[in-house]
Amino acid sequence: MVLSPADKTNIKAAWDKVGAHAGDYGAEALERMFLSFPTTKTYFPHFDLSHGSAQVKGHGKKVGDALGNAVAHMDDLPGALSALSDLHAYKLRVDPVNFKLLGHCLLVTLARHYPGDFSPALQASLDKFLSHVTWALASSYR
Ligand code: HEG
Repeated sequence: MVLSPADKTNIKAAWDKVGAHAGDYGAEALERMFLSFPTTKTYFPHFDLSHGSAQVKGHGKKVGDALGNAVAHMDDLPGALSALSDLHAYKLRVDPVNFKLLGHCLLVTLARHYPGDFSPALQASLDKFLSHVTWALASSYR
């Protein structure tokens, strides 16, 4: 499954719209993940996970910025995400099934904020992109 030129155009255009909201949407996706998939909370025992938490906002910004970096390096996601993959695999020890859950919540968040743009084709492109990100993040596990 490769990202086609049309996928890349769709993803770049969507991320341009996200712009300065990346941190807010990252935090919203995290809150959705913690509520819908509560086992994910076990990785954040040191965080205040309540609605509006400054720690979730701060972490949302890190996740949002990492995704922006991934969009900027779509042709080399394993390279762009290798340090993060090492961190999640060896230090944080996050089970990679969880990447898919956050990816799902990111999709829902974008669909909610851009209902007019969120065509089936855009969903498919973003879903593919997030699968590539997930795959790259999981690469240090094998
Ligand atoms: Mg991870 C830290 C990105 C999924 C649990 N995550 C981080 C950091 C980034 C990041 C950029 C900060 C790295 C640093 O400080 O150098 N995470 C990231 C992405 C994705 C992801 C892009 C998937 C799209 N993370 C993810 C999932 C979990 C998780 C699914 C667990 C359910 N991440 C996690 C934890 C930390 C990070 C526990 C450390 C938080 C802290 O203590 O500050």
